[in-house]
Amino acid sequence: MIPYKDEEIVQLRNNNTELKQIPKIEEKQTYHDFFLNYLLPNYPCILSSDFTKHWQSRKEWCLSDGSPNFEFLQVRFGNACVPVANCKEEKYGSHPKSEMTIHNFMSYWEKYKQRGYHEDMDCLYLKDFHFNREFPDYKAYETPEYFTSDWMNEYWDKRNEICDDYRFVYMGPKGSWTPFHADVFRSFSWSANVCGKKKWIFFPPGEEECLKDVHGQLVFDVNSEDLNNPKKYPKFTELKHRIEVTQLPGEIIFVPSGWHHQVFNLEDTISINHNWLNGCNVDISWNYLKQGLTEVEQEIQDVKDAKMVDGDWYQHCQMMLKADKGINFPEFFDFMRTIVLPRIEILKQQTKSIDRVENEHETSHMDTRLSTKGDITQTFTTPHWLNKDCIQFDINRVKYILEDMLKNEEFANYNEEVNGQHIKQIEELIGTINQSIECCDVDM
Ligand SMILES: O=C(O)CCC(=O)C(=O)O
Ligand SMILES: [Fe+2]
Repeated sequence: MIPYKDEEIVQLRNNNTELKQIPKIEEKQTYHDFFLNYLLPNYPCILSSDFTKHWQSRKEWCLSDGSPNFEFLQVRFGNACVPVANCKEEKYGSHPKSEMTIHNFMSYWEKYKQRGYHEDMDCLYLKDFHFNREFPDYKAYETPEYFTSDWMNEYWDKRNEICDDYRFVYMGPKGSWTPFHADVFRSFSWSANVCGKKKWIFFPPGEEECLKDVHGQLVFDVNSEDLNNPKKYPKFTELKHRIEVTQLPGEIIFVPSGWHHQVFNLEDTISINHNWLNGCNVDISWNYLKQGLTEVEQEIQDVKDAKMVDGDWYQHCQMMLKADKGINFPEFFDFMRTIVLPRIEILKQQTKSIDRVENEHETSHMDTRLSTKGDITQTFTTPHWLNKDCIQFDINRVKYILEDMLKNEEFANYNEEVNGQHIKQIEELIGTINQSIECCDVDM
């Protein structure tokens, strides 16, 4: 039986501060084992280069000596315009970004390399390049099976009004780096080195408190001398856990939810990276959003006190939350609904077909439309992990979040302020879930 109750899952996560070294996985394991060993306990690991050896990008984007194939990248993808960070500068707690064509970036990179990464040149890092969106016909890689239960990209792919996703390519010269952070929405990430090596520095959840300054701002660089100044970083001496690992060419790292990290390219490096979340970490994201709302409210309390908002305080807070974290409560509810409805449909279909064809294994590989009723834009061949157990797990996890939403006073206040249907819709959705549980005779 897969654990799905919040308490059970939180319990599983508890021993991750005992981690001294990031395990490397050489052998393929089943989805179920990976789920129980890493996704649910929120435990980092590295998959061996065997997992990527068949990728087109590993064959075409690198030369035989393991360095990037500048010419191929320039000719094939040169016209794309990409965000580029300047790693030698800091602005508002991050590296300032500008835009460049891949063509110009490759010319720069080749020159920087030829000049031995000379300090009088900029160190530029091409990041957050939505490669798949830009080049949908070029199959650079295949998402490893363990990372395919991806609610975030499933949701954003379905929202026709917004063109966004969380699938990226990173390309950076030796010495480029990503400052200290935790990922968007406190999602998981996986990152595969197409070529090159990265050094990762990890801190288990909670340890980041020791890396905040007196104003609560995270340190920019965890190797900064400033940390030794107790007037600036009073909790630094309490830091207990710091885990470093080198990720080699072809290897894939799994970055758990809410683990802060900093990353250095030890060589010229190209990587592919997704952010995602699913039933294993959705509670972490939801809690993060609730915490975000509390912070927004504290920040603008003076506006409320000065009675500068009139009858739209809760809307204002939700608007600020969206600006700050990229999503707010009503949208998170829409996210949950978009994920759960097609799963309820699949469960019904699977139950029907089990009734029809007992003892035949057709259900695990059947072609299913993973979409809400009437929407047939997304057709998937159901991956084999999306079996009855996984569907039940997903539905249960959404139910947990919805029940917590119902208990949330802020959401109720917002709903009242906009004369909204949210609370009613949450109740209805929980009703639909309960019905499907009953009618499909689900073990919950
Ligand atoms: O590779 C990098 O520079 C950063 C990647 C990262 O932060 C992530 O995958 O979460
Ligand atoms: Fe990250």
